[in-house]
Amino acid sequence: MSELSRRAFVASAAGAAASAILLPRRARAAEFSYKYANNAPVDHPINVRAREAVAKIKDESKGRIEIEIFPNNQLGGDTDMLSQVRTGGIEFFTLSGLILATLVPVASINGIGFAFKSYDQVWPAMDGALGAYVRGAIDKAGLHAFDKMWDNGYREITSSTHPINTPDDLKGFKIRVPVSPLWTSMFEAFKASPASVNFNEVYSALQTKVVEGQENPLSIIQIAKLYEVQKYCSTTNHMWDGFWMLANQAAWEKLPKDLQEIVARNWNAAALLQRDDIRKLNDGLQGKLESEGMVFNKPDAEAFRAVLKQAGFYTDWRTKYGTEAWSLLEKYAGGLA
Ligand code: X2X
Repeated sequence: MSELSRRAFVASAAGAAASAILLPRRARAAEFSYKYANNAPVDHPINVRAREAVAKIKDESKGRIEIEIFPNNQLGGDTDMLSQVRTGGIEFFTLSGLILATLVPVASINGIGFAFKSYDQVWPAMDGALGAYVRGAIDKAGLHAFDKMWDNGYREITSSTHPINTPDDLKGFKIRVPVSPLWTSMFEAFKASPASVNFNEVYSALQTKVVEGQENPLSIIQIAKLYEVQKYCSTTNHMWDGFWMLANQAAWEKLPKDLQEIVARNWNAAALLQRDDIRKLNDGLQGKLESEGMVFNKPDAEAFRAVLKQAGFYTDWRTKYGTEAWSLLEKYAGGLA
């Protein structure tokens, strides 16, 4: 080696070594770079706990797997994201079971109107045999569902025109519902006029008065600032809704067992923490929303349940889900149909 080329070689080797040291870790590609997308605002407990989980997953896997979060419908509405997780455009996605039912019909079963009386029935059901049954169906449809659901909450009806006190107040009521046959069927049973709209378009649909109202848990009404475009909140608690953490099946199976274990454990642990966050958040929310100008009323749920029963809502859905799934629901929620 000539003196010149030796010096050039030493210099470039040193340069390479220096840049290897100085390059931030991120710049070196992880073995697996996955995307997780959702419809929730960045401050929602889902995103707070997901950010923590992603950091732990990166750390425990020593950087072998990195997950980038796309919150707040950055990658499109729920319907779009559902296609993306199926094709592998995104690897992880949290979706309401009711919307997932456009692909896996039984996944809406937890949202049957007035089924679960309280969280004391919800979590044993979804962490137990009912949840296992639904996960089995999700798996057959080609998606992987993690064991622990994340909480969305009990849903309440908001409106810009009038409070909902009795089932009659729903007659002709123009209400946005998420894209899901169960939601449409339930509000049709009340003779309302439901419109299927993805969450990313809800605020503007309310603001422009394309619809009069919508229904969501208090945490979403607060965090997505729906109180700015809604006046009344009727605490109907008409259904419980939660999110499945889903993975694209091929992307999931590509992960070696040790990485699968790290990812599953952290997603499931984050879900449990997130449930607790929602529980604590709910406690103070009515007061907060009242101070934003919302007017609350508490309707008698029994009157609404009676209308659904009379309309044949429960027997119709029992037929659609089949007796096995329905009896698992009733095992936790008590007799319905
Ligand atoms: O779309 C909604 O209303 C929301 C945010 O509650 C769901 O994800 C089902």
